[in-house]
Amino acid sequence: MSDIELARRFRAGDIRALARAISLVERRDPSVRELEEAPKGSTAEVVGFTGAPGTGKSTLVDALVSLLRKQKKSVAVIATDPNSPFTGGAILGDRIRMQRHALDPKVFIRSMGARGHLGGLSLATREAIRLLGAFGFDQVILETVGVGQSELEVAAVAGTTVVVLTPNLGDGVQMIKAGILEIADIFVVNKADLEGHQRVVMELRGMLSLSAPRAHAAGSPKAWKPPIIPTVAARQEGIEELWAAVEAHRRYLEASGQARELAEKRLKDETAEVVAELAREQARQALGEDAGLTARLMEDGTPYRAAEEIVTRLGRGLKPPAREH
Ligand SMILES: Nc1nc2c(ncn2[C@@H]2O[C@H](COP(=O)(O)OP(=O)(O)O)[C@@H](O)[C@H]2O)c(=O)[nH]1
Ligand SMILES: [Mg+2]
Repeated sequence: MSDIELARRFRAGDIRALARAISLVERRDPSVRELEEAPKGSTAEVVGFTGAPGTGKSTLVDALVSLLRKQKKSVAVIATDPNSPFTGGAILGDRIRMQRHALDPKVFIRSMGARGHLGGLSLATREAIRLLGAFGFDQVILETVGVGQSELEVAAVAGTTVVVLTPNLGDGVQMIKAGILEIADIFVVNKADLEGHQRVVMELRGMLSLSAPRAHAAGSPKAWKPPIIPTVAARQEGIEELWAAVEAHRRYLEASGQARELAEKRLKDETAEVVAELAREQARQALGEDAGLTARLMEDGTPYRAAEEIVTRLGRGLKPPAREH
């Protein structure tokens, strides 16, 4: 499919063109970037789910998709797995679970991997979100599959971050890494049908009361206190309460002026990442082609002078990536 044909089909609402465009984004192919320029007012709202494997994120997301479809909202789900190079479809278990949405054209489910790009997953995810908004999806739900850095990536991309916990946490809430508390806008204690869920809620409350209140913008009525929502995702219980909390958080962001601040910060961060990516590409190219540069580099035994020279060359003008021509 040529770029022009792809763009035509994308704008005509062909879901296969959307899937193809997201595959190109995963490869960091810049050819779909103009498709990301959404008409005004068509950016998708993003909620991210993170938490340890097995806490019920996919089950929650599936239940939420059903709720949103009842409200006639179109919804895209992106499962990101920073550890996996495999892309182009949902993870098997999730695909089976989500099958009841498979024939619904207003639901789009997709997993994304990073293909070994440094910072590539969050960049690719942001691009995919813009494509989904431009395509016309109202809501985007992100689910992280991996553990580790991925929590932070979700928080960097989603307007509202939901952290999912369960009663069978081993050592209880103490197990939670400190960083998790800071990124949570909403806590879900899923599997509330299991023994010990009240204890998790109480421990969580205790921890939250000890942590400093979230900084808030000047003029905002009060700081956001992350609510704790018990759910039984497997029986679709608590899902409406969860969605009400997401909407309340969005209203809070708007009213406090943080929605704009966050959007600004995100675009700035992303711009810096894109610059770094471009520069890295150019540096590799220069180092690969320029024998003189390599000789000096080996002579110095340190990278700094060569790096400075490459930066100076960049200042004379970035060569656009070869693919664009
Ligand atoms: N008892 C109980 N089990 C649940 C609940 N929600 C999900 N599960 C089960 O927990 C397991 C992991 O769920 P999954 O959604 O795949 O978790 P993920 O790895 O966080 O996406 C599955 O066997 C689910 O059926 C719940 O509310 N109660
Ligand atoms: Mg899952």
